[in-house]
Amino acid sequence: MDKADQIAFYARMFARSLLTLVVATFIAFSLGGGACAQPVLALYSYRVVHTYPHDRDAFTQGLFFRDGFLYESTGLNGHSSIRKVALETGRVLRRRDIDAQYFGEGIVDWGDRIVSITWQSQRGFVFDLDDFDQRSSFSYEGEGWGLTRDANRIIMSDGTERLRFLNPNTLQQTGDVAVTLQGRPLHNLNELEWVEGAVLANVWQTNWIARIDPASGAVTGLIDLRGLLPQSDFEPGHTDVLNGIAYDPATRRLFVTGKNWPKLFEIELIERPANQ
Ligand SMILES: [Ca+2]
Repeated sequence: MDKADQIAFYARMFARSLLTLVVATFIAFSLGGGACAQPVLALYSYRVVHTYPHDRDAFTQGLFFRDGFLYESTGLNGHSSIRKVALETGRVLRRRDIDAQYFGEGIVDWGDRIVSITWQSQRGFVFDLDDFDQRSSFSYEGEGWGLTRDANRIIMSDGTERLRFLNPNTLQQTGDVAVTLQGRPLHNLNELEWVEGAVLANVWQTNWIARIDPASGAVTGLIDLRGLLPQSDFEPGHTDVLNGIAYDPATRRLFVTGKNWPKLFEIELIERPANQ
């Protein structure tokens, strides 16, 4: 099946939907080669519940919410940092800069620690959650992109279609799963968030978030966040892509932002039937 056939195939599947072309284009853009399969996919739009300030110079690579605060990591060599941030004001309450030789990527909390990874250095770090002092470092193969966790495992993306599972104590890989959308690999999985039994993943260079069944790797939903950041907030040459998902399970609040975005949003997901 060539690319034109793929687009036509998915266009037919969503033929009664206004999302037809959008979803087909997203799928054609994001998927690698492979066999086709039947689609069973929930589609979501969003409603903005609250808008908060966000450091427009924070090239967001990792984001999570814990005990009333946001924790954020930023990337780019010489600009990478780990931050504790006040949600309401966006004020950075604590910051640790990462050595300029490293391009910071995802972070996740585990107990009283923050685990962080870097893009292409194959080097991760463990920091104290309270004072950000470095406790240890570790290594892994390949690239480091996003991190999140469930109750027992740290979950890591590396830019491919795979999610890796790490032992939270040894930080060694214990397994992995290939993420598939309609039976084909979905590449460029970036920032991650564990939300009520599923992994949400930013798909790099898109305004879409994929919801992934961590057991099978199947994408069970797509969240369309196009239009979230108003055009008037885009700074040409500076504002970058959607990236950064945090979830507060106690209040069921979902937060999203982007690289160098001046705003962070609490959003509510709205399921859109495929035939409307
Ligand atoms: Ca996250």
